[in-house]
Amino acid sequence: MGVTATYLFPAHPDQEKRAEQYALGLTVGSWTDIPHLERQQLQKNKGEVVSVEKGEKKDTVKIHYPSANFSADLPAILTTVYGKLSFFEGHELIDLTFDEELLQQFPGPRFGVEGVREQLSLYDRPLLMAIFKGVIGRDLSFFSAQLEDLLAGGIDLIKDDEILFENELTPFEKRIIAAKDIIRRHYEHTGQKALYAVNVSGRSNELHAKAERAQELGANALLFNVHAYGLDTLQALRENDNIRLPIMAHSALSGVLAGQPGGYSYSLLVGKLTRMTGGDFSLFPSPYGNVAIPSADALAIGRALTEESYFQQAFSVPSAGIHPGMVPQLLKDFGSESLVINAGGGVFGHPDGPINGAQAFRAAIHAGVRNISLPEAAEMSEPLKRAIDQWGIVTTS
Ligand code: 1AE
Repeated sequence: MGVTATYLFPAHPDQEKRAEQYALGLTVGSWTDIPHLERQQLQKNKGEVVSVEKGEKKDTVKIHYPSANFSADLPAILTTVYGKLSFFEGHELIDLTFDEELLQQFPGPRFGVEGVREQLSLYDRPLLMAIFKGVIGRDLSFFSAQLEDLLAGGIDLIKDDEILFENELTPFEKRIIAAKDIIRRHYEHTGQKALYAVNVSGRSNELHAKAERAQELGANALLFNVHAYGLDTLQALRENDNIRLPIMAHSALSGVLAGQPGGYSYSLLVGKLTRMTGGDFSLFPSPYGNVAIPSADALAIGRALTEESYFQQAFSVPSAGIHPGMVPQLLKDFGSESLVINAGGGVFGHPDGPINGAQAFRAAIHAGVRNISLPEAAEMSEPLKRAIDQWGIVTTS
């Protein structure tokens, strides 16, 4: 019983011996011999090297840590399996597998792909999300006008920019109230539902009260900069039954924790652990935008959010610099079912404004799920044609 960590360590001729030292040192031992270790303690608490696979530059090492060593929470588990190793150059933690008893201690998404699709009554295409842009320094009427345009263009989800915090011009509570009213009116006129994810921010000890207040005021989703606070804080929000809202976990800051010569793998941090601790959506850089991560990492995140697991599936939201010319590639890479196409500049930067920007995306999605090529679809959609003229079509393979 416990957790098995998979690492990439810089290749070493004596890796088996080093791994054994780590397994001992990270559990009952230390960097030097400790004479009073008892046989029983070694059996119950010592880490066990499961395997060492030699590679050219890196060796893959698996070490199993017994549950007896830690409480059933990520701060304890991550500190055990990676606390000290994180300081060693080039030592990556790429995966964790948990036994079922441990998995039961984690909540997973409250709604997940299925629950969010039910809320929106949308089942047959990827969802389309827009990001408010340029709201900093503007007032609530600017925010409201953006939201009205986005909805008119056919957006399903709208999120605050992750850099929009509590401020006097567009205060948290007033954004929620304004958005709720606009979304309700839009539904009455069109029958189309939409979710607005308000950024829950501020000091850690204020988060629950703020999220509960958001729910009371009628918010229908939350945005959360999970890596600024830690995964356990996401888990605590997810487990609070007074906050029954889908949570969008934003990956801001994860670039210092993952995707480095050392560090976590993106698929573990932004995929598996984000899903396990309660993210209904995980937002991360796509492989093709202005902020990009390697394709293998982005695709691995997508798999970790959806592949068979103890938990409900979470949405992949590959983001940053997304425009309509990327839609076919996004569909190819992430499938349709659990994909959210998410854009800020790609909507607001459309040459004919955000309504056309949103319509261009909807036309690209409509075409994509029917296997119609973008050039063909652009002949039937002026907004899409204009978007493609502006940004082109992106294919990676
Ligand atoms: C990785 C998330 C990207 C994000 O949240 C964001 O604000 C993107 O904006 P655009 O689409 O690049 O303008």
